[in-house]
Amino acid sequence: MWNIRMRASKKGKRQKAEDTKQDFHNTAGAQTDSEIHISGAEGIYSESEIPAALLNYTKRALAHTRGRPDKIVLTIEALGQKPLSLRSLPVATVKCISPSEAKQYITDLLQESGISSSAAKTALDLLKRKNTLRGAALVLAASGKRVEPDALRGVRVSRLGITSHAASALLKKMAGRRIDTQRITEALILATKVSSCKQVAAEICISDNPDYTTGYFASRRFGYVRIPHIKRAGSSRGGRVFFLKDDADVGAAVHYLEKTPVLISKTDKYLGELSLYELFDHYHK
Ligand code: WAQ
Ligand code: MG
Repeated sequence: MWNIRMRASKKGKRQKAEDTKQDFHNTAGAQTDSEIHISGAEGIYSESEIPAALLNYTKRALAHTRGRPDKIVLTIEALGQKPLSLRSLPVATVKCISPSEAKQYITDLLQESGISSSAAKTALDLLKRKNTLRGAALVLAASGKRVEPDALRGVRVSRLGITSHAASALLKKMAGRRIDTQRITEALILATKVSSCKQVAAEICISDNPDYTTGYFASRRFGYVRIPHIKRAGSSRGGRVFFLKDDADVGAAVHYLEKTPVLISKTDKYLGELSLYELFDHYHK
């Protein structure tokens, strides 16, 4: 099996000026500060699926609403090991009408998941900050300490994908609802991989896209819980926080999240819209 990754970017003003000054110093590949990220995506494929996947990623990179890229990097990498095969988390949407209600729900979900209030505060403060990380912050569930090795970049979850069979099963479950199924599918794949890491207790995610105001909470116990109106429209603040157990081996967790290949091959229920209390009830809380 193969991991295909796509990253599209365009030069910022500063980078353009430097290129004309000293072309010979410009090595391809490394993302500089002045390179503006446009889109990225990845998946896991069998060899026969590679050409179609490349075509899809290329089209997607060229059609992104964030702008036109001047560089598209496609990486096709053989997986060194057979991917772990997982069932995606069950999905629910909680009825939520405002960011302040969302904050209350997140607080309740974190508390029910054994996350201390100081760890919850660290996470909520982080998600409100102006400078979003490219990856996720790691916060210890009891002490609230941040432990990601690179606090500016965060941890980037990678080597993950879904079989075409499971992807169409998910689409069927979500059909007929006015929701962004591609975005949800990709977030669900990531959340499923993250929750499968034994050292992770829970995750919170808020999109950095100013128009996308639905975020989620995820854990093995409560599944993937979509939270509408988690932020106000127009804000480009967002991010991800993974809560780790305090005795976690951070290096091993990071290695799993970044490097261990995981393929979603089965799907779970879509519970539809419900109140947080109905959700707790459903999971016998
Ligand atoms: N690994 C770790 N963190 C990441 C990754 C990754 N591969 N990709 C993005 N992030 C972090 C980074 O800090 C981003 O700023 C933040 O997550 C948000 O990323 O069911 O669109 O791609 O309707 O903006 C949730 C869908 C959508 C909710 C999430 O995230 C739903 C989304 P975005
Ligand atoms: Mg985004």
